[in-house]
Amino acid sequence: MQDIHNMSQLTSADLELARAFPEGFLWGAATASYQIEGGAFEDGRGSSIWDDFSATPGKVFQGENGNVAADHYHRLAEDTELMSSLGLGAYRFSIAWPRILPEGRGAINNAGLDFYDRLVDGLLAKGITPYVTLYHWDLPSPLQQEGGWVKRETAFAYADFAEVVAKRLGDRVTNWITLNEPWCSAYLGYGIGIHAPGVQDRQAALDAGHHLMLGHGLAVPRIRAHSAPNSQVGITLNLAHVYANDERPETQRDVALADAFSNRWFLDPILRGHYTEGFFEQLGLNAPPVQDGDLATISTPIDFLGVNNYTRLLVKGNTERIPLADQVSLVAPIPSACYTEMGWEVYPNGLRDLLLRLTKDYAVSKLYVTENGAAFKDAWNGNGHVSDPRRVDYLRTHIAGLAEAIQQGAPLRGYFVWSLMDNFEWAEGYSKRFGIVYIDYPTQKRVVKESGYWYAGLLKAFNQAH
Ligand code: NCW
Repeated sequence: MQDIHNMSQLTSADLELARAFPEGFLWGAATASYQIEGGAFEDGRGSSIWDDFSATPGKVFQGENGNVAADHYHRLAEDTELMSSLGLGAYRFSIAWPRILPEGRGAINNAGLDFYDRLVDGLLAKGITPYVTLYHWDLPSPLQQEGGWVKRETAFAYADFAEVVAKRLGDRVTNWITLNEPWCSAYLGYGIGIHAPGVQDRQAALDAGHHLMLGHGLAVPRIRAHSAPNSQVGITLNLAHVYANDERPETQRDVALADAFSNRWFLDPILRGHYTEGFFEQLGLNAPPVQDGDLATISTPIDFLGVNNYTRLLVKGNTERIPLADQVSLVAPIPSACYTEMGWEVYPNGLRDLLLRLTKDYAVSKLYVTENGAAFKDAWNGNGHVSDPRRVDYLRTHIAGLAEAIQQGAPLRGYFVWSLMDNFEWAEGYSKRFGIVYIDYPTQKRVVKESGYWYAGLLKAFNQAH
């Protein structure tokens, strides 16, 4: 990597921004197993719903899959060195359940555990704190054959899996995230079927969401029991602040509906111990199969909330009819706004407002932004340079929003860029690049983008100021 200091192009405002963060603030980057690892059929790894989904014609852009991805499975040393050269204080990655338990439950594949063992040791040797996500969407296929998250048993299988991992890594890993974006697993996977396993049944989504939360609640004490006493266990939700386009009463009503669906579906049970009043009716669905004690399990106190945020929602009330909670009208496109390649509006104040809302309404004691970033069309000119000024601007403005949120009282402890490197963007295949490091897939060469240099410069300035 070229000299960070020369490449980072920090402005004096950036230096001031770095100084605005409190001592101990954690700066990191995030990835997920299926999106980067490759090595899909190696060392006893079983199959996951994403192997199956991507092998189904028409499901993923150009029929692409994660068989090779960024080949991280074979490039651990190079990639941890890269993280170190960027000056990351933390790295968030996920564990591929089918590498550990190829059948989803039962026999343990030690070679799978060995891989994450090496990763954790490599990070710690470089002074990088591991943040381990136990589920980032790669459910073992045998469990899906039994119904997947729609079935209650999957929650118990997940908690067993979490315990197996904690037993192996818990002597060194002290920061755990049970699930990544269960809203996506439930709604995109079982509701509208644009993600694995590709089921299109909104009631199944509601039921799957309940069992995901149950699995989370069951896993929390079992992770704590097998990791160091100071361990921190949390969950990561995808959240978006909801704004009203106008002041009409139907807009206010639809803002509440959109918030219930996009945010409170998971926030309320986990942090308040109950589903949002009227939520199932607002979806036109039956209640999920809640058993006695489930909500107490689901609301087991956590140590932090992880927030993934990319955009905001701008709602325009529907005058003709009361929409179902997942069919509220959003305003798009806004002529003056910028959109990323995902079609998501760039709205930095949305992250600030979201963090402040969580602080106010949910009294969370500790927050992390576990993902934030942007996909843009990046091009590599072959000589070590990738210019991505829009991503630099995205990061700069969102990080400035974090500083404001902290000043206004949000208990924010860290920030993870999505993503450390370009990767397999689920149904979008390799067409969307989120990395601060460019991957040239034919050669697997890693090229730090301008945004990577900028981020490294910010971290260096932060460290110098503290
Ligand atoms: S797709 C998605 N992502 C991206 C993915 O790469 C990562 O693994 C996820 O954690 C970037 O961050 C998350 N999130 C989905 C957000 C909601 C999409 C809403 C679609 C409505 C139809």
